[in-house]
Amino acid sequence: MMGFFRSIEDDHCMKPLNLTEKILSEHLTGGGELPAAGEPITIGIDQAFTQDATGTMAMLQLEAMGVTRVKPLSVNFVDHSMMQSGFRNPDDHEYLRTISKKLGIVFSPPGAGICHFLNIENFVKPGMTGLGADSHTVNAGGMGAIYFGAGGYDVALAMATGEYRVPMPEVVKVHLTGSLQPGVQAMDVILKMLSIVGVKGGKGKIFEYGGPGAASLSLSERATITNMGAEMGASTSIFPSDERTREYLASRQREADYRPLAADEGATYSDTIAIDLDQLEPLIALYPSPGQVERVADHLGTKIQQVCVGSCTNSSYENIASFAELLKGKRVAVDTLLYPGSRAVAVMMANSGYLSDVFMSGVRVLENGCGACIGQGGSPPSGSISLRTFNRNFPKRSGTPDAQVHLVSPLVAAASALTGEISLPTESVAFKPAPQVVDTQSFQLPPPADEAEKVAIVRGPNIVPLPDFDPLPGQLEGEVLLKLGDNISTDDIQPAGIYLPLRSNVKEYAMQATFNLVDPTFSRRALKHRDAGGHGILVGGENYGQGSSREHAALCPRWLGIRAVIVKQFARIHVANLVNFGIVPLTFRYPDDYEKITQGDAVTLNVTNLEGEITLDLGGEKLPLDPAYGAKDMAVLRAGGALSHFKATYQG
Ligand code: MIC
Ligand code: SF4
Repeated sequence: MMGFFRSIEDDHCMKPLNLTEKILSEHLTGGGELPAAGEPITIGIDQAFTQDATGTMAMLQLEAMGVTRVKPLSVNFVDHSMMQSGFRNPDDHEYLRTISKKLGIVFSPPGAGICHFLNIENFVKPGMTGLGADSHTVNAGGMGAIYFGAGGYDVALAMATGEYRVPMPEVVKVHLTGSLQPGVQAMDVILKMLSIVGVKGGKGKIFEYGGPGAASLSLSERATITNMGAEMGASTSIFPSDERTREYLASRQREADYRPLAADEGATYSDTIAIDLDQLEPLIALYPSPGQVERVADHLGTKIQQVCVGSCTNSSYENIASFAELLKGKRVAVDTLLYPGSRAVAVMMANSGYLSDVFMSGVRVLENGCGACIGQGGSPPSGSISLRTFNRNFPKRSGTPDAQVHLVSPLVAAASALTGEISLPTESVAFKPAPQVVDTQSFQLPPPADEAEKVAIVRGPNIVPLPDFDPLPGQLEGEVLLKLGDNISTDDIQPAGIYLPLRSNVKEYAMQATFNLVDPTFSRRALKHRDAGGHGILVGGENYGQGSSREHAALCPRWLGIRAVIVKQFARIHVANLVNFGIVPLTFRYPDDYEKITQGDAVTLNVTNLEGEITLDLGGEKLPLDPAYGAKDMAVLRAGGALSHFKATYQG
């Protein structure tokens, strides 16, 4: 793609722009041209946010940077670690509440709802840019905004500086025609996309939805679609801002936030995917990957033991009302759990009468939060099948090692909950509309700077400052501590679920959880190797680090002495997190060299010259590697990580 001048409305005559180019050029720091895809760009960030499971570490880093007031609109949401069985979760929340007050950050307390959902309802405006410490931050693309997921350090940096550096994505058009037919929902659109693109095919891309079919989708339907762009490994996804956006904002008393935005006629894209919504049918992503998409019709009759409805993907009023409408007056046949996306959605359920309907159908209505999606309760029985409207079905994420999770739309979930087997809805569902409920009073706004100075930050005993990490030695010598396969997710590297209370304590989290579901001996082996002076090396296949943005999947391995990860291909957010914690990310130049390595091999890597040729010395045989880091990352790697580099270089 050729560069072009930074330009908005008045420059349109020069070159028709797609929507991504319009918003990114508007936000490019220092102006100039947008570069070719893959080249780094620095953009101004209008909003930055965290959630509690990533937020405490991001805040600890912000404190270590010496930041006293954040620059962009910033929010700390609490939605993940909600079990509060013991002091750790509530202490995390108290730390987040008080540090938010101190640094000028809006605080969203437990019970208000899921971060992405609340974000769309209350904060995101068309044309904004944002960065969130959660991979599903891309949900905001449904509002015609460009939002990226990132690790906690990058979000802390964006809060400190108001900027973010990211590779310029390739822009792919998704041309939608037709409209969703009865029984088919937005979830089926994104599952269709996953069946076309796969779980790694979105890397380095922004999916820009458009065409006449886009206009037929409501804002929450659009958000369901952009949300699960994370499962394709995409940088982000975006819809135009149009009449449907205006309607939604007006219903939430935010019409003043509306701004129409669309690609110019004749805008160019690197590729186009066409989907005819008229032709879509209900789809299912089968365990163990969101990318294993098949027709629901081919799995009818499979017995299930649990149904869960909710998550940031499918917990809008429309989602839950369609589920409730199908259930009304009938009784569920299996354990069925429901998590509304926000307090406003829960109140709309109550106002419309659907709350009573789902209770009377035997559904367990749980808290407005992530819940079972991140293994915070709601685990299915051993050996069972759980049908969920969530976005991830990675092995063991549900908390039950041998349970299988399949992903479906709310309507398929409802039909299946009634029969106890995978089923299709047999009737067409029209749910009752309910007036939007505005719940901004749930948010705690920060005091002005002079008052904030007096706020005392409350730190429970589990909130432990980040360890200091050494600079990178010239020669890495050590053992391949683990050889892994393809599609290793951050849930494999650093499980969440019952370990979420350890998020603020790196040592405990590393010792108890790192790779423990893959190899329970890993932490102890790695620690021993580290303490004997070894540099731990990990080897993996394709799409290494897929899934969440959790930086702990780099931070904890680093604490355990891992200094380099060598794989066939990395997922975007994880590779940035590795660099931030001083772990050298490398890829095999010849993917077949992967086969030559065995776990336990002694290896040497000369990393004195990160710009130059790096080879893996495997008992005398030299395997050529390629850097997965960019030019600007080298100084960070040499410093031992981003925080040390920031402290040494940032002028404030
Ligand atoms: C997830 O869905 O995996 C999470 C939990 O929301 C993560 C963030 C985290 O691990 O804290 C994500 O998607 O980034
Ligand atoms: Fe929460 Fe699940 Fe969404 Fe992650 S994917 S933010 S755990 S609801």
